Amino acid sequence: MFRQVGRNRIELVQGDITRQQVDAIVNAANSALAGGGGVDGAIHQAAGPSILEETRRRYPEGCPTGSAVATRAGRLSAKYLFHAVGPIWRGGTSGEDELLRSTISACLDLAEAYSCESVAFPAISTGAYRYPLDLAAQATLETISARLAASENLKLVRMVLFGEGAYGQFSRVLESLALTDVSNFREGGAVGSDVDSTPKRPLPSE
Ligand code: AR6
Repeated sequence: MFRQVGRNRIELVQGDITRQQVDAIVNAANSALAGGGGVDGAIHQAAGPSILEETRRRYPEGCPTGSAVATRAGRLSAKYLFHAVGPIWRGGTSGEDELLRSTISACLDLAEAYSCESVAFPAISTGAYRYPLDLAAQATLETISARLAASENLKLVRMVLFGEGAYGQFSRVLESLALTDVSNFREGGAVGSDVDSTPKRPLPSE
């Protein structure tokens, strides 16, 4: 499914993020940028060893929670990888919501800085970091839709969800955002152009 935001689009797909053809792929990394399991492991395996070499050389201090850094994408068919460090879920009272929104924003800043038209995100923090899917979907999709509404370069953000549970949770939240944001949808042109192209019924003559 998708939601049109102004001239731009948020898409949800179920699948493997390493197979996406987009300008940048976001990795759910740890703050040491040391590689790991989950989507991080899959990305490093598919992209090849040049990624770890580059993170060690360019970011020896790692990357703090709530932010992201960029590298090339090795063997993946993207131009860049954005290594993003989401928060570990500790019950919701340790600033997790703010940190997750900050992580997503940092990736969108990088997309702008690197002139990307399309970016693919996994559901950051929802695996090993145990963030509840519904709350992660709310923070992630609200942050993305707010930024996409005003974005010039970035045309497409694709959320690549692993499994039906994640896809279902993100779909429910995306639908609810679309329902509460009718003006945004109108700006996309879909409603306006349909109305304009409808043939006008002549007024009944007296
Ligand atoms: N494509 C898309 N999504 C995936 C894929 C894939 N190939 N593989 C897993 N997911 P996680 P986190 C989903 O654990 O919670 C790592 O060890 C997965 O189902 O990858 O941010 C890092 O090194 C889940 O919904 O990332 C860190 O130490 C989502 O991706 C730590 O885990 C995120 O799960 C980061 O934990």
